[in-house]
Amino acid sequence: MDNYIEKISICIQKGKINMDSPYPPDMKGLPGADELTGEALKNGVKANEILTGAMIPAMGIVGELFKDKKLFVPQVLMSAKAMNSALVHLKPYFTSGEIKRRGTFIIGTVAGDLHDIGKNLVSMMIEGSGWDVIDLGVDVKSEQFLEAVKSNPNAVLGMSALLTTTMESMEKSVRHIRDLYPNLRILVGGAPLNSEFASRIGANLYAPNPQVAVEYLNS
Ligand code: B1M
Repeated sequence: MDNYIEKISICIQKGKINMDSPYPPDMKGLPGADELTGEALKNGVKANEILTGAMIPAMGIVGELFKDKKLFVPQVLMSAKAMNSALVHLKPYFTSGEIKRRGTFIIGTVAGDLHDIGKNLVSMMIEGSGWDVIDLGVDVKSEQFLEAVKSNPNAVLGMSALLTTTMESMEKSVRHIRDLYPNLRILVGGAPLNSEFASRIGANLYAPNPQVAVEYLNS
């Protein structure tokens, strides 16, 4: 079991997506995050263990190496692709259709920001806890959030930002939408944010992780 966790972690750190992927050259012909995650699940490894034991720590290591300039954007992108290929296998485990729908949740990564792994994870967990999710993708402008809210006035809105620079566009979007929809529930998340920032810009909650977002929605 540990073997799968370690192998999946290595694939994400090295950006090995699947068997066909020629990158990285020293892993050519070997299974990638895609196949190993599928196999691990078939062999009884729990989805949550793969997520918290392999995938999230592996991206943390990638982030540290990136910060120290030991990895560069194309390599980080390959790691992100490997992570997303593994996430596809986990989705059914977090989104069983048996749960009664509780409401609608709109989510997007704010304008200027292309990071979507955390947002996808939040979206998956929330869908899994019984919400219909409208995922607007990345680089979402205020107007796009607004359109989605107009069409779903009882929805809860969620925004993700991973860059200190895009915290500004989050602020702009939240303030704009808050002016028009004073009672709308808005939650925000992403590594550079905190609770003070969330309340200053008029969001109802800062969720440091998907679990906090799910608890808030279900409360
Ligand atoms: Co970027 N990047 N990146 N990057 N990247 C960071 C965020 C960075 C911290 C790396 C570093 O320097 N150590 C740094 C930001 C510094 C800062 O501003 N504070 C950074 C930078 C600088 C950049 C570029 C500017 C680099 C450049 O071009 N010079 C550039 C910007 C592009 C853009 O967006 N316009 C860039 C590009 C990229 C890639 C495209 C290569 C790739 C993204 C691919 C993709 O997402 N499809 C990438 C990646 C992968 C990262 C790191 C390595 C990993 C991010 C990630 O996916 N983490 C990241 C370093 C790091 O985080 N350690 C980094 C895993 C994910 C599960 O965690 O996203 O934090 P996270 O989500 C968490 C929580 O935050 C929370 O729940 C999730 C699960 O626990 N959460 C929410 C997130 N959203 C939420 C919403 C909620 C609730 C909770 O409710 C709505």
